Amino acid sequence: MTNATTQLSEDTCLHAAERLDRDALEALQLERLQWTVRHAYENVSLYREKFDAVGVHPDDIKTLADVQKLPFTTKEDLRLSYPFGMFAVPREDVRRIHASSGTTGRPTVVGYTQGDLDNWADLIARSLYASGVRPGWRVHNAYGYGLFTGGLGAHAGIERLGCTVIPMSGGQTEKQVQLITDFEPDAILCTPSYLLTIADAFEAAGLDPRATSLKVAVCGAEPWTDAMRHELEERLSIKAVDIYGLSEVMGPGVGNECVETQDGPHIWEDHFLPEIIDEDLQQVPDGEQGELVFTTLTKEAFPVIRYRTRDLTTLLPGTARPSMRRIAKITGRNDDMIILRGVNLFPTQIEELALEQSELSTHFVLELTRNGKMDALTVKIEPREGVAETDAAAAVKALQQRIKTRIGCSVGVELVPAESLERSQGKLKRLYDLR
Ligand code: DLL
Repeated sequence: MTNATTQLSEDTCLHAAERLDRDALEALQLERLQWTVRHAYENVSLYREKFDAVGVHPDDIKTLADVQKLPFTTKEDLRLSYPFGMFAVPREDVRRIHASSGTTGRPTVVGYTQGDLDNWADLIARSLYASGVRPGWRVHNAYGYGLFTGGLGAHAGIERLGCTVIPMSGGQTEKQVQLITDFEPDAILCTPSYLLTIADAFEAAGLDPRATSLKVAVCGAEPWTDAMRHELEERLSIKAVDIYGLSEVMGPGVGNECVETQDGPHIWEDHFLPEIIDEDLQQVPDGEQGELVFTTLTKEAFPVIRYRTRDLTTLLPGTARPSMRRIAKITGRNDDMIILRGVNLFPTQIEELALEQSELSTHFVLELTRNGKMDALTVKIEPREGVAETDAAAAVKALQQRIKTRIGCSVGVELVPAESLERSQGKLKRLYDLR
């Protein structure tokens, strides 16, 4: 199949696919789905075995709904095929490899052909344009370079859009402050938690984070709330826009929010077919919450069929790009859900409530411990700078009460000294399970 690496059109910078009507988009999706399923079946033994086991053949895919006949793919399948067992092209056609860190066990390894890299750059360019970034801008890229898809993935798309990339990578926070001050970038790309770390570092250096040249931040790679968006926009005087993606499906740029609506990432549906499934692994209608599943539609080196992301969200109708559906801001992953004495809760719910308390900072961690047979959760949180101790103590009590009434469970909330918690350098670790 030929790759559709069409350039952004000059008049509006919108890709032709962003202007297709829904019927034309679905026709394109079906054609690409049929190609992908055949490509995976013919070139990846794991897919052939899984399809044969449930008696489904590429010829059975006659409509988009037929995707439901196909078996799911999990991270475990990728681990078992470590390192290259799920690559669908000859090794000499693989131009690049990335890998996810994998907190436990082996990392998962993904590969890209030249065509895949071209599509990826196009999709990042499309994502940045949707974020409000414009050709000619200087873009400070503070996503980590290396095996992580964030840095190099974003890098190629920044260039593709016609911007100047500053390939800073993550970490070295004082240097980030210096380069943002000296190079005067228009946009920054990094995780939302790392942008907070950078804002703190500006203040620590006696500089006003609102006075930088930055206009837009394109933030993703971890769950974050609208409360956090508001915090970042206020503190840095910018627009903060949500970029979504995962290495198994491509990397950053699977979907992106539009700056004019800021209402959740549009999925770039000409390249990825999304579904939401319930706990019984059945597809649910748009608007219902569940686990997000993706089938890639154009990937050559590493096609994925019904990949279970573990991310929990809802599919919503398109707005700023009417034919492409959106996902609601991701509340969390079903593997970072805390079940506390029967109540399900996500770190993002605590984030939302903590940020309502102006005496408390955005820096907090969650510690899970076990008291005999009972699990206990403690929120350790720093006060905001300059807040009197008595006010901070009252805010802690108020937060505890709020968590009880709004989430429905009793947790401990403990004030810890300012600057005592570890700062994010990329993806933030919020939850410490000490059980
Ligand atoms: O984090 C790719 C990426 C890089 C996305 C830079 C955006 C920006 P992984 O390391 O494979 O890839 O982690 C993917 O991170 O399944 C989600 O749980 C989470 N995630 C990514 N973007 C968002 C987001 C990259 N915008 C996993 N909101 C995903 C919430 C996100 N969670």
